[in-house]
Amino acid sequence: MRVKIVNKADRPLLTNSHWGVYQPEVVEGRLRGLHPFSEDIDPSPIGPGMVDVIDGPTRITCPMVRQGWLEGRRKTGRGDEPFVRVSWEEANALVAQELERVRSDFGNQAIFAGSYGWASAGRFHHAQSQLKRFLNCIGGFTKSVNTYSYAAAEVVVPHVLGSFMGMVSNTTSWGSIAQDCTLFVAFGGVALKNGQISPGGTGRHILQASLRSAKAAGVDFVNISPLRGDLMEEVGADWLALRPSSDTALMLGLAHELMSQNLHDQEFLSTHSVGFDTFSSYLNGDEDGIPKSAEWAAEICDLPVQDIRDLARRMARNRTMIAVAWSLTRQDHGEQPYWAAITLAAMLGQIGLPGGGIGFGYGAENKVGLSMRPFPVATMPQGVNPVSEFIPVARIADMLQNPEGVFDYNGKQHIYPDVRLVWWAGGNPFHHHQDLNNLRAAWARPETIIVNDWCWNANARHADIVLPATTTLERADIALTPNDPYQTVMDQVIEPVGDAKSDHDICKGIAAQMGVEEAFTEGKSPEDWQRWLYDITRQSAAREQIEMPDWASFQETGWFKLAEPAEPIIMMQAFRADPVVNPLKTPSGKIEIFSETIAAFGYADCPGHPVWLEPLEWLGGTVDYPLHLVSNQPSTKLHSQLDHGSVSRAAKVAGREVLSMNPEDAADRGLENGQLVRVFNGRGACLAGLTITAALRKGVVQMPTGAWYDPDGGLCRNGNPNVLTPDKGTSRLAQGPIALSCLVDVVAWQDELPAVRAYDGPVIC
Ligand SMILES: Nc1nc2c(c(=O)[nH]1)N[C@H]1C(S)=C(S)[C@@H](COP(=O)(O)OP(=O)(O)OC[C@H]3O[C@@H](n4cnc5c(=O)[nH]c(N)nc54)[C@H](O)[C@@H]3O)O[C@H]1N2
Ligand SMILES: Nc1nc2c(c(=O)[nH]1)N[C@H]1C(S)=C(S)[C@@H](COP(=O)(O)OP(=O)(O)OC[C@H]3O[C@@H](n4cnc5c(=O)[nH]c(N)nc54)[C@H](O)[C@@H]3O)O[C@H]1N2
Ligand SMILES: [Mo]
Repeated sequence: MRVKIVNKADRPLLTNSHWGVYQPEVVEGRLRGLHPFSEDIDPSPIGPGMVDVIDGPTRITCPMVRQGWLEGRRKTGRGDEPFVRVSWEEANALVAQELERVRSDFGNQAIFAGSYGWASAGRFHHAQSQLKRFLNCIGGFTKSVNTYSYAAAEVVVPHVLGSFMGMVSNTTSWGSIAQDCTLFVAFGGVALKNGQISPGGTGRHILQASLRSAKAAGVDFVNISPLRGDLMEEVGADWLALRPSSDTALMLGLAHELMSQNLHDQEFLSTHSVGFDTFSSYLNGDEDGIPKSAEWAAEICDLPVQDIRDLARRMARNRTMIAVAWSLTRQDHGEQPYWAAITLAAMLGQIGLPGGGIGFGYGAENKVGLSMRPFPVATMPQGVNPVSEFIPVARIADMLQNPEGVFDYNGKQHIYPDVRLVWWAGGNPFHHHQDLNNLRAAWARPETIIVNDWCWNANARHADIVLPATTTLERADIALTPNDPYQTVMDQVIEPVGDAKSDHDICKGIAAQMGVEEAFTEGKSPEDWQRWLYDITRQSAAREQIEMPDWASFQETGWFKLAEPAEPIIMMQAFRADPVVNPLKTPSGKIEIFSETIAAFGYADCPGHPVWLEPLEWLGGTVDYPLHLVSNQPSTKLHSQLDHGSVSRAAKVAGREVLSMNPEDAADRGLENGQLVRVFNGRGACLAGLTITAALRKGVVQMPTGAWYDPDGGLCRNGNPNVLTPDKGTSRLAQGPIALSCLVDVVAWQDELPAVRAYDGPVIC
């Protein structure tokens, strides 16, 4: 059924996205522009990338089934074969039949719907919530836990500080930094490009203004990163271009220097932490005979020893904020830099003081460091999943390749289920996973793969049944964001393109086929649900003295701004003030520099206190490939979203993703600016357009993620760096992804230029 679009005559149309709020311009039923929101002081250029692709040739306009799958060739041909159009009735019947077959023959754990990914903003139309709610109505599914963003921290930090997400949402706010911090030491920088993004939406991008105010207030910045651009030039940061994946060694060297100069805060350590003695014995090298001194660290990080000594003393002299980027967790042994950074901050004794202590991910997203405390925003209820099987999210290929195999996770052993059916909605594993050529091989294992998406990216192209989803602009929703003061409606501004349906309606259709429609919808329409979510949120906000308008006024004005508190947020302030009355949720109630719990797990790759462990691939080891690849977040898009749009494509070089390289490395290889190159290692290769710049350390190359995977054998023609990255867990503790510990080499591309096929869509017959 088509929804009639109500013209919001009295106010401009509004939409919200992970990259911010925009005012859509619609002419004769077509989207013509997305204009900056009047309240946004630094709108992101990412949004307008949507305009040309919303109804362009990459759009999926009707349900499709892979031809070979229909003909019974289930496990061969994925990603290569043509698709056949089917009606919604046929698609619903096929999906229902497959679900029925798999659950009755193998059990619900044979359905994997971990379905990780960012999907879109909007409280109700959250693709994964809709999918999981539906599958819970038919007996559940195997899920995934943790994220690709910071899995290592999600698992280790709760052992050390009692909570990780609670810390991130209560990060010491930028206001407190400007007021009281004097030295901001940023491991992994504070990249402006990342501040464009905030999950669920944002009304005002404040990162740039916050950095400027801090600078104007006299804060000094240190950028510890292989990339100079990780801190904006204006703040005049000192740049310590360490060897990638060596941050833990640097932190240990700093800790050793503090200790040997007696600059550590013994009083704070005794009242607020446990285990410093064991750690200091490790620093001294009591057992292994290796003091983790500044000299030792200088060697590993390839930094001047004096810089490390000076930094330690500066940190002790100043009101110091230690900021650690989330990227540090996406490395081999990614638990260690977080644990070591917390330990270093505890030694400085400034945790819980205004402008000092530690912060996780300033600059990862606009929401980190905002002045609002989070309030409980309602989420779509997913029901109860009777299946207990799960995987740590980045173990997907492992799971598919080792059914019934054993894996470790956070102190326990578990068994991989034997998965027969995979269903993805709102994520793109062919973007986010590592070693994509291996993922492609793993993808040949299940009998059926279902994907809901709106565009023909690699994930849709590697599916058997493709269900076309609407974009946010084709359905009404609300964006409620816990830290952001701006709350907005998300208007439906155009009719659904082709036969696309919202994920809710997709699931509803299949639920009807399987006799669980009533359980799935509870008789509520999408608007009823949105009102319900809004009202619950409004009630819980009221309990925290936060006033929200009623539904009708919200719809009428389209947005409102919550009052921001006068007092800045200071992370762990109450704990600092009284650790007995306000203990952490750790076994000791204190910061666990040594964790008996983790030590008892007996993991050599994550022992009981922070340690330096050599990463799988880095420039300090026995090197197979001479360049370290940093595949970080892209500036022109969110992951793979809108890679096909005009904004992302305008930034490509030689029609491919950009690879940045230091001039000396380029000269060594006889490479020139703008040239097409082949980036390769033992796992695969991709093409890239070369940019030569001194803004990154020699020996390091950088390629943003997000180019749509375009395989030609082991080569990605379009420049997706995940054909190169290793697929291994951070450790037996967290099993997080380690995309940023990766070595490669680069040569000129000499052969005939292969055309990019990523944006062509499959053959449809
Ligand atoms: N090498 C390397 N790899 C990385 C990283 C890295 O730093 N380096 N970073 C990792 C990180 S931190 C993350 S979070 C992941 C991100 O990985 P993902 O979150 O999987 O990436 P996205 O491209 O955002 O995928 C979202 C998908 O949802 C689709 N979509 C959008 N709206 C809707 C909707 O309403 N309905 C449906 N059905 N689909 C929708 C989009 O078209 C897109 O295909 O990548 C990880 N991968
Ligand atoms: N524009 C845009 N913004 C985004 C996203 C996006 O796709 N596009 N994705 C969002 C998501 S899902 C997430 S999780 C966050 C991630 O936020 P981050 O993890 O902070 O983002 P990255 O850009 O991957 O990494 C930050 C910087 O870490 C540096 N780095 C890499 N390796 C090392 C190392 O070994 N040591 C040190 N010291 N530095 C290193 C890199 O130079 C990189 O620029 O970003 C969010 N913001
Ligand atoms: Mo992420």
